Amino acid sequence: MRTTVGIIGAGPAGLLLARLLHNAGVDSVVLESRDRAYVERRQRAGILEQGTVDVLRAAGAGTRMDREGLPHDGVELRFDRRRHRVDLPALTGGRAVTVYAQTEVCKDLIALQLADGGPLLFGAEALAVEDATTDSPRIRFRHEGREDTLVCDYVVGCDGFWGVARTAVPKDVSRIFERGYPYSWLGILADVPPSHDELVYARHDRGFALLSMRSPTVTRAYLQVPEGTDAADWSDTEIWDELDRRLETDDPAWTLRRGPVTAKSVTPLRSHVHEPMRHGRLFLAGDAAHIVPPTGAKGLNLAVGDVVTFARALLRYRDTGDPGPLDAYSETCLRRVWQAERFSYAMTTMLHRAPDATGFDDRIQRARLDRITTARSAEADLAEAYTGFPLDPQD
Ligand code: RFL
Ligand code: PHB
Repeated sequence: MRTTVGIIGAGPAGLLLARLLHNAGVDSVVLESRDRAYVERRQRAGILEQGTVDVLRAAGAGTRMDREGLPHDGVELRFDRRRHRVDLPALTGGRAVTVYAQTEVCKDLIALQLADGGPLLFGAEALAVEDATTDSPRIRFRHEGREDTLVCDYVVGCDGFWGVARTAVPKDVSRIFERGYPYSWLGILADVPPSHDELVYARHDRGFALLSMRSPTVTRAYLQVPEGTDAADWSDTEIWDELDRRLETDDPAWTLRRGPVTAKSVTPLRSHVHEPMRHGRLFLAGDAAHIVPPTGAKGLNLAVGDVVTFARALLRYRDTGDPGPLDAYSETCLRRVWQAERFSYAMTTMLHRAPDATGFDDRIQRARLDRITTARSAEADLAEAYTGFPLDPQD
C-alpha cells in the first residue's frame, strides 16, 4: 500500500489531520489499532479552546458541535469556602471555551472520513516505523491477522502516549522531560444535570475536585485520589459525599445535585515531553509527543495545534516549495507545548494536595489563589492560558 501521509492513530490528532489533508487534496491512510466503538466511547477531554472550535468549524466538522456544544464564558475557582468566577471574555478580549466531549469530536470526524475521506482502517496496529530518514518512510502494521507495509512520503505518529511512533526516534536523538505527580483522578459520569452552569475547580484540604459536564443532563466530575486507587473501591455515595465536602462554600445558594453514576475510572497524572517532535520524515503529534496533567484542559487542544501546524507546513511546501515551516515543525510546536506544560503544572500544583504537603506548601497555594482573585493581571494570565495560546505567536 502507498500514500502521501501515513497517519498512525485515530484519536483527535490523527482524525483531524486526515480531514485537513483531505480538504486540501492530499491523500492519507489512517491506521488505528482499536475498533470504532472503542475509539468513539473512550471518555476523555471535555473542553475545547476557542482556536480548536474555529479549526473544527473551518474543517467542516463543526455542525453538531455548533448545535450541541455548550459555550462557556467563565470558570469558577473554589477555595476556603469562597467562590470566585473568572470571566474569560472580559479578561482575554472576547475569547471563551466550549464544552463538547472528545468522544463527540471523534464521532464527527470518523463519520466524515468514512463518508468521503481516505482509508481509515480500524483494527490495524502499527508495529514499527522504518526508514524515517529516507524519502520513503514506511509503517509496518498488522490488519486482520496479516502483516502489511504502508509506504509513505511522510509519517505522522498520532498514536498517543503508548504508541510505537516515538520509538523510531533513535535514543541518542530523543530527549525526554517528565514529571510524575503523587496522585490520580477518579472521574465519573452521572445522569444528573450539572450543579452549576460553569466548571468549578476546587482546592480543598482533603484534595482537588472538579465539577464539569457533558450536556445539560449529564454531569462529569473528578476527585483527586491517591496513586494506585482502584475505582471499584469508591461507592457512588462515597464519591458524592466527597464531592460535597470538597466543594463546600458559604454561599447558601449552592447545592450539589446527585444522580446515578454511569461510569467510573482512574487516571494517573503526568507531564511528559519528547523532543524533538520530528525525525526525518516522521512527525509526532498530540499525546505521542507530550502529555499534560488534565487540570489545564490542554491535551486535546495541543493535539489540534500540532496537526494544524503540520498540515499548514506541508501545504506550504507543496504549493511554494518552501520547506521552512516543515523544517521548523518541532520548534514551532514545542513553543506552544511548553506554555501548556507550564500552565498545566501551575494549575495542578496550585489545586492538588500532595501527600507530603507542608504548611509552607499550603500557604503558597492560598497565596497563588489570592493573587489570581485579587490582581487582574494574574487573573488575565490564567484566562489567556485557559482559553488557549495562539497557534502562531504572530496570530
Ligand atoms: P489519543 O486520543 O490517545 O489517540 C491515539 C490513538 O492511537 C491509537 N494507537 C495506535 N493505532 C495504531 N497502531 C498503534 N501501534 C497504536 N497505538 C495507539 C490509540 O488506540 C488511539 O486511538 O491521542 P491524541 O489524538 O494525541 O489526542 C490526545 C487527547 O486524547 C488527550 O490529550 C486528551 O484526552 C487529554 N485530556 C484533555 N484534553 C483537553 O484538551 N481538554 C480536557 O478537558 C481534557 N481532559 C484529558 C482530559 C485526558 C484525560 N485522560 C483520561 C487522560 C481528562 C482526562 C481524564
Ligand atoms: C472534562 O470535562 O472532562 C474536563 C474538563 C476540564 C478539565 C479536565 C477535564 O480541566
